[in-house]
Amino acid sequence: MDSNIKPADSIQTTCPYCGVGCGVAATPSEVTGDKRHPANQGQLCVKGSALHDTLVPAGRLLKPRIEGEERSWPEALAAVCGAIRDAVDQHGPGSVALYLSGQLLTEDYYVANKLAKGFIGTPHVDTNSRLCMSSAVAAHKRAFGEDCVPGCYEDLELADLLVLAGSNTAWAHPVLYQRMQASQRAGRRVVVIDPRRTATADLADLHLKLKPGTDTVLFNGLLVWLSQHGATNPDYIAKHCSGFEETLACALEVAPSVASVAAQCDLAGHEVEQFYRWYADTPRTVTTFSQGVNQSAAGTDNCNAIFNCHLATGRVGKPGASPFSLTGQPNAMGGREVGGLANTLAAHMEYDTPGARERLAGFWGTDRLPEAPGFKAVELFEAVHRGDIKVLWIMGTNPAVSLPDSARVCEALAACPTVIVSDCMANTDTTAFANILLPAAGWGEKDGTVTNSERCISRQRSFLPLTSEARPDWQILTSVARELGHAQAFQYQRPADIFREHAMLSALACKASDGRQVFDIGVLAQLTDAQYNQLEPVQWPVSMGAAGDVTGTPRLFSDGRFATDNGRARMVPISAGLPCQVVTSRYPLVVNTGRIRDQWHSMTRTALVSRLLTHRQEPSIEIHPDDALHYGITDGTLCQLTGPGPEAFLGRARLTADQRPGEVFIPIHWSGCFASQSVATNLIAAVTDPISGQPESKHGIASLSSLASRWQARLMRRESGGGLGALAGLCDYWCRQPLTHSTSWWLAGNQTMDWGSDAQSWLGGEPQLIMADAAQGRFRAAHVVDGRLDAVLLVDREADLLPDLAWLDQCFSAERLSDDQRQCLLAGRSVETEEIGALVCSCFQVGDRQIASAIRRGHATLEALGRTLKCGTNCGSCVPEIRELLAHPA
Ligand SMILES: Nc1nc2c(c(=O)[nH]1)N[C@H]1C(S)=C(S)[C@@H](COP(=O)(O)OP(=O)(O)OC[C@H]3O[C@@H](n4cnc5c(=O)[nH]c(N)nc54)[C@H](O)[C@@H]3O)O[C@H]1N2
Ligand SMILES: Nc1nc2c(c(=O)[nH]1)N[C@H]1C(S)=C(S)[C@@H](COP(=O)(O)OP(=O)(O)OC[C@H]3O[C@@H](n4cnc5c(=O)[nH]c(N)nc54)[C@H](O)[C@@H]3O)O[C@H]1N2
Ligand code: SF4
Ligand SMILES: [Mo]
Repeated sequence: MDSNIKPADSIQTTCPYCGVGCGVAATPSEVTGDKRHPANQGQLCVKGSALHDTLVPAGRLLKPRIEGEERSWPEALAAVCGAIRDAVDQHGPGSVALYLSGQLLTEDYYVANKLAKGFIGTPHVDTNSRLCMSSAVAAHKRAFGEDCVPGCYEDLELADLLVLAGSNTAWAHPVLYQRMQASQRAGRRVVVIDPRRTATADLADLHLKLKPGTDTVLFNGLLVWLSQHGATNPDYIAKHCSGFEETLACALEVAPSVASVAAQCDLAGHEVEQFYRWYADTPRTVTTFSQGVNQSAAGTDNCNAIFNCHLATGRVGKPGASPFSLTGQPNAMGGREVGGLANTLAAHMEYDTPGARERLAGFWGTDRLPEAPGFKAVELFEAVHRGDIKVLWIMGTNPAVSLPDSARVCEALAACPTVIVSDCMANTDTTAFANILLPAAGWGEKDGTVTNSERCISRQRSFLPLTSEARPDWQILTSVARELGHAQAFQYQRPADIFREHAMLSALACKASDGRQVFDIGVLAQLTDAQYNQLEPVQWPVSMGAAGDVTGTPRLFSDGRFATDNGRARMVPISAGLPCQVVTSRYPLVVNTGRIRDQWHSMTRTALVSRLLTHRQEPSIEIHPDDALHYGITDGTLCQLTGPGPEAFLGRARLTADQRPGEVFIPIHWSGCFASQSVATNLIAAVTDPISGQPESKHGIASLSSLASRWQARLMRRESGGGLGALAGLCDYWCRQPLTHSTSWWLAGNQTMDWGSDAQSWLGGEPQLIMADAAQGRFRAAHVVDGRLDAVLLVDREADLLPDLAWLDQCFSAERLSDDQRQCLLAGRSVETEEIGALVCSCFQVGDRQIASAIRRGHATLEALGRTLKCGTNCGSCVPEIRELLAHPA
């Protein structure tokens, strides 16, 4: 539907995916962009616009379970509390740990932190934000004295030079990317810093395809250049910064000249100089950064190297001039506010903030606060592995897939005496290890607040009844706290009660710092329930306007006063820290991992929408054609990446000169629920940044080989729930794809099979249609019930000899298979419809071959293609790829 029309009776809420934090007008059957929300002004990306299609019962966890058996809530709560009590009694509070998520709401997060630190008395509360934002957090604190993003989204539009470092904004923060694109005007320049050419590079005037892990060299070199060309701001440095001399001296050692930078970063000297000149000449510069910068053993240094240049030029917190950390998850920022990270207390108070522990203990009314910080995520799971943690409660995250060295994490989970998992979904790689499973309410059912990348607090509002016995996370936590005997401190009846307490605590923390602390939403402690319900998006710190209205703050530190003790920002000397996982002759390839456009993390929600699995259907290995030639593989070859760890990664080769030779890129999304062996974190060692504890997730190492297979097959079944069962053992590779009318598996294997006699077990019924051509290695069989297709198995030597997937899925929608369909199913690939090619536009299911043919027919602009094929006209997430096809027509 037209995105400008707001459906009747819709509720204004916030998208639960990325940190852009788009406003959504939602009903149970449709979602549109909220035109009034400042983050997106009506836009939604492809994931956001498919949200209503994720509101399905499929796969939901409906009731609590203990050791796999469904139980009542009272029984489950008793089991949780019993395990916590026993662990605390026998091994002390430090034997209990919570592992939380940037996808929880602020209210959930606040209660979890209060229960753990305040009342169980364990410091071991960490979150998946450790894998995501912790380097940026640490760097903000080092430079500015507090974890604050100084700028706002508008700055990305006002900037005359936009530097995107380690951020594939086009795919990971699509609506923000569209804002950047829309604000294009004469003279505005964009520099993308990424070892791969991504969809984001479509916007770039200059793409620095640097050697991975050399960002600190590039930014140290920039500082040197600025200083040597009189482009620093000496007045600002003198008044507002400390550490300039040492920082510059260090930079001079690391990156003395453009030539040295170019050599170390594997760039051309003129490219480096171009970037430096533009930076020097452009007062309105914004440097936006994300995981290519954070997920590094030098992640904190990477961020500080960026901040150093902004401080040296006085470009912090000014319109169009600021560093800007893009947060990943919808509420990574809210989690940081409440103290979800193990090294912080609450409300931006640190363990070493003078008087903070006492203040917090007084506020919460407890004497159990731990004395010192707890384990960071990777250390935490190591402690679980050692047996030091007896009860681990995981909430809103899937660590079996997302933590580095997944095999070891799974060992730890298997060995932990009590694993409690709160999730909306029944089957994930992590819920498989749960002793106690608690059904959590999902998006649409939950109510609370989130804070996006620009510090904007928005309401997530419920518009659906709870599914079965699912409960909101804050409520589950509150019930546990009460049952543990802390009813007095956990009297919450509704999220607003929690939010007011959180707001009050922020004011207390701010006051105690003599106003130095920036994070302060104290005025929101006065909100009535009705005002909380109607709360409009507002950026913290929040103050009360003259008319008694709530006023937010778009920019921080604009006057050069920072949150440090002396009010000065700290420049930090950065000596180059190169990646810890270093290629060897045995593991000669660098493994870069990251996101694809249409999937969210471990796919528990986005894979519910079949059209989101069409852009990329299978795990892939993106590789430079020269490397492919060296390894003797072609586009589409099933390959295996093997690293030092026990598990390999299987995926189909995608040949692309977007990659640098010697480096491959793999997606992080496929879990054990969707593929036999395609968990990216198996190739990532548990190496972390010594300051932030963030893993080096962008730099694994591996060797590559093609996966020997005698046969490749596609199996499709009408029923959706079931798995392959014992048949999986016959395959060397499988990958599952839920479709609209069926479920499909890619299969491959090297074993000799007797398809004729086994067909019945694959199909789950007797085959009625069979075609076998042993000489060609071809076999087809279908199970048909009352003329309707129920299952089909298609075997061939090569995957690309099999019929088109969309066509096959359509066969399942027919009440009766037509004669043509029967013939095509048996014959092979002949399909009467136009081949769409690789899917580009998910919303309208338009592929690259269709687009290429339309361009040949004269529809050679974005607008013309939109008119004839509709591609790119809904959410716009595919526009960078369409532009690429227009620029380089096939
Ligand atoms: N579609 C989609 N969007 C998402 C998510 C999702 O799962 N799916 N997840 C959300 C979350 S939680 C996050 S944290 C964000 C992440 O958003 P991004 O950080 O933008 O996404 P990534 O793909 O993880 O990595 C970004 C880029 O870093 C580059 N990179 C790798 N090594 C280096 C290096 O050494 N230097 C530099 N400069 N770059 C390097 C990679 O090539 C990659 O293109 O996305 C959010 N948005
Ligand atoms: N190699 C490599 N590893 C990475 C990364 C990378 O780039 N490379 N990126 C890292 C980053 S930045 C991130 S953020 C992580 C993400 O990794 P995870 O957090 O592990 O990924 P998700 O699949 O989002 O897991 C969220 C889980 O919470 C459930 N859930 C959803 N909503 C709710 C709710 O309201 N309540 C509860 N209780 N559960 C809910 C979902 O069903 C799902 O099981 O991965 C990290 N790991
Ligand atoms: S950009 Fe997309 S995923 Fe991110 S908040 Fe907006 S609609 Fe959701
Ligand atoms: Mo993230």
